[in-house]
Amino acid sequence: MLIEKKTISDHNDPLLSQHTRRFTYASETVPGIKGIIQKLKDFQVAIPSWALGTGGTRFGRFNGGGEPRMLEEKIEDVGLLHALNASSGAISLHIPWDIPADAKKIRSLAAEHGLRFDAVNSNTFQDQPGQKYSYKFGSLQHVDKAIRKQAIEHNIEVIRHGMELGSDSLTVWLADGSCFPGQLNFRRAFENTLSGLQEIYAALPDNWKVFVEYKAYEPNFYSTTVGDWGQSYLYASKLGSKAYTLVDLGHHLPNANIQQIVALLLNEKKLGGFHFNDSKYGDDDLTVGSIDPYQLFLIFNELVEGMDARNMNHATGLGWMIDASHNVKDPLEDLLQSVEAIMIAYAQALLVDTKALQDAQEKNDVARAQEILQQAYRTDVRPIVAEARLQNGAALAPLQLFREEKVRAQLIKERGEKTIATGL
Ligand code: AFD
Ligand code: MN
Ligand code: MN
Repeated sequence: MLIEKKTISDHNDPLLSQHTRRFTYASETVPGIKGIIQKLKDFQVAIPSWALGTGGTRFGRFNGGGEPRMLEEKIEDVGLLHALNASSGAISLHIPWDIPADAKKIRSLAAEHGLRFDAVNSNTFQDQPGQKYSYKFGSLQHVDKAIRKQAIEHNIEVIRHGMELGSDSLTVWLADGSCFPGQLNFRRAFENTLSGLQEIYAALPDNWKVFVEYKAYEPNFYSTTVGDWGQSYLYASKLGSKAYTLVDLGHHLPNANIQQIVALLLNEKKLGGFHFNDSKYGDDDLTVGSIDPYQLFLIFNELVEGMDARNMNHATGLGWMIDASHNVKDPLEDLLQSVEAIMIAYAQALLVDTKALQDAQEKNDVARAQEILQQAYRTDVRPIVAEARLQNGAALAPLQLFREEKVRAQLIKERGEKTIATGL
């Protein structure tokens, strides 16, 4: 283990005494703090295997050293994150990048680190070596039935890999679409995609879910066949009760009101889960909460209100996953920051006085409604998030400890400089 369990739980002063002072203040001022801490302790975010290395952009990749070279090392890296923050208890794999040589071994390695397998992700946006047909003009939408069939079979193979690992959900993100007017018949593309998704849906085990992920643009720049929440909702509704929409925060047109989308999908019982990241312009895949933390809080406010209205378990009712890509930060540091940002936004949302907010809304007292929301958002919940980590046996300050223990230098020593994580 790169950092001994003892080191993680050996909280030295002055950090601990500072935390104790801050948490004592929070305990005296935050109502229902015990319940909030329990919810934070239960809340787990799945780490995407592809975010453990430098993803780069289409203009190049500047990978750092010590990045995971195979699936075992990816699991070890997520295990380290989870040991540090006790909130990264799952890994989401991407097939074929992460096909295990021995599923049983991989499953027990993950269990050693306290990790489960979250959704498995299919890949029909790239041509793999030796692949018979190309996805250049799409996959499930394709005009050629043989290519559609190949994409369907790939997704069914992904489900099989997921079953061997104990996963219970498939995320389908289709890069399908068109780059120019006239290239695609939108109706036929929709119908082809729907029938392909229906065949994949039919192959789902009873206890599985399929998440239909939408994205406004990229890699297609004129139309995307699953391009917005409405289209994803349409597919998911036509497929059946095991199909849901998946909201990736970076997949909206600028200024979209994501919190409203989330509220409506949750209300329709068709919100499957999230890919958390942040963005300034497009699908920038930046660190969660690094650009617009208030939007993240407002999204969590809708989630908490909507899940409570339906008595859903916050931790297990939806799929919670990060989907980010790094180019200038250490991937593990970025992921520690992302998980912290999610826990902070969730804790702030748990502080919202929903009764008072509803009362202000019913009285059209707009200023008071804003005060109630911002009162929660402006509360420094970091001591509460840190206390939940302590009670889970994790680090008081994960990022600081990661640096103090020179983890990246250890990984470089072990794995070499300029390693490239598979599949990115
Ligand atoms: C890319 C896509 C999408 C997908 C992810 C993993 O934009 O977010 O979920 O790759 O396949 O980020
Ligand atoms: Mn995504
Ligand atoms: Mn994306």
